[in-house]
Amino acid sequence: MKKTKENVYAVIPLPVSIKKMPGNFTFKKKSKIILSIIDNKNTLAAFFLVELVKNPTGIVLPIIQGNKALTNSVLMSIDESITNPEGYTLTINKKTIVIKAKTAAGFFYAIQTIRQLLPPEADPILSHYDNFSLNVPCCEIIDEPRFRYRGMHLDVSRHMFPVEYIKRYIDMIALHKMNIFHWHLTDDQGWRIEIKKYPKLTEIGAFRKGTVIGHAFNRPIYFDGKAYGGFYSQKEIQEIVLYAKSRFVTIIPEIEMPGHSLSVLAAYPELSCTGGPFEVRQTWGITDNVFCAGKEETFKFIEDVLSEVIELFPGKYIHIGGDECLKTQWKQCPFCQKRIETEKLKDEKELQSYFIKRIEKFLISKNKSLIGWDEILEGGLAPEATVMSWRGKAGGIEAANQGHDVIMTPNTYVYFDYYQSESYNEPLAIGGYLPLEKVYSFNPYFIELGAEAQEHIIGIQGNVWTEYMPTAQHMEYMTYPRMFAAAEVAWIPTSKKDFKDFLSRFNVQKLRYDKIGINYFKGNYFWQ
Ligand code: TNX
Repeated sequence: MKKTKENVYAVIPLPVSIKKMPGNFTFKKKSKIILSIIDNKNTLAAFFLVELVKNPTGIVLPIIQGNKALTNSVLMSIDESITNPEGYTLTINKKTIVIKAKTAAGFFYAIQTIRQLLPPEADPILSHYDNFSLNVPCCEIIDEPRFRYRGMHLDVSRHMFPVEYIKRYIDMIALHKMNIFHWHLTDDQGWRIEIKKYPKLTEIGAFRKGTVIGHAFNRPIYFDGKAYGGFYSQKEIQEIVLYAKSRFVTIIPEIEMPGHSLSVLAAYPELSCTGGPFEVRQTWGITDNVFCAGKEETFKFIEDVLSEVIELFPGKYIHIGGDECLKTQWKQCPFCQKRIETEKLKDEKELQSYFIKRIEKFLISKNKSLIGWDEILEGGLAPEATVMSWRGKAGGIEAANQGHDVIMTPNTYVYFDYYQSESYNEPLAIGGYLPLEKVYSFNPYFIELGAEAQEHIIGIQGNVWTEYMPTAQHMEYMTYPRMFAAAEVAWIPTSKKDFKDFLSRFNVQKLRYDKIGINYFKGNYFWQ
């Protein structure tokens, strides 16, 4: 007798509740998608399902308007009684699939769940008209995210990656129901975004003459002497923004200031305290050369740049960095000292606070909100700033207690540039040690906060700083599967977390990553 294969339910992040049932729903030639309300966003979500089915089967699902679940079809119905805007219910039986959600985002996440329930070998990324019989195991799922901000960061200054890889990164973010891509576009080692008004930013600021060999702490220090660089044109950025929209991912661009801006100063040295000359930095770490906070030209330049950035990225947030700004030159600079005097500031820390507050005012005037790393607490927070807590949790706790929104991205849990195993065979990394289990154990709940302040922790984010990741393959090796552990931390309640269960689900999903061609870390975990 032929044995029926048992249904597999290996969804990451784990849904809030899942009732497993026998049998499968099978997509047929006459299957349809029925949308209760046809609008742009709902259709965008439905398109993803069309893609999901089309590539492996050749079946193109038509989208029609309606409210009734027809046999062989998928009904996507707006349900105002669902409280979480990203929540959904998904009922799969042998005849129909019914998705209910408050918004299109809920539809989209239900469809990502369907994607993960489908056999990995039929993943749409590479299967083209393979004539699969596409079965989805029956179940009833009720699901919603714990946090509204579920982010992944990527540094493209230290090393950059082709447009196609950026899209693939966004795809993986979406597959695991994260919704933010924090794009670190500028730093000392390279400016990566075309700004029409300041062409030297990309002519000069986007290229360095060489790159440090080995760890930046090594002495003596050697450089490879090979020119490195590049940038994303505004056209490419528009294409990526559009792609992210189709994956329900919002991009937060980061333009660094007042520190981490040597690539700007190499192109426009007049924006520094000393006048330069400067070169785009060839090694990692920080430098004394930062934007002059005394000169008006600095603010004019930044406002011009941000105006172009704002036009490109439709999301609410703009990240302005604010981290690791050494104050050495500000202490000696007559312009900065004059600014301290006229603005009646106490010291250089307050000068940094003046700088960020002034930029915040500008962003608010453009209807945008500012995010900065936790150093923006120094000298007093800008009134409406959101803080990204990276030096552990302390800055985040302080900011939440002051009534500011906080994104937790502590280097003690979610820095994917840190080592992930103790093996001597690991490729060179910046340092640290953050194995998958440690990432998974992160609980962004803090006893130091009262209930109200706790509400200001709007989410978490994994960071991928790429000093020691020269290629996209290497970047993927450091990022996956730690990204998926972060996704589960961001989505499910702590009481539901179970690392062994997570690994068993990863064991299934890793076949999908193999299919997609993700170069994930296959180290010493017991999934092998
Ligand atoms: C600190 S995190 C930095 C980055 C580095 C990273 C390396 C932060 C706000 N600043 O510039 O790339 O450490 O782990």
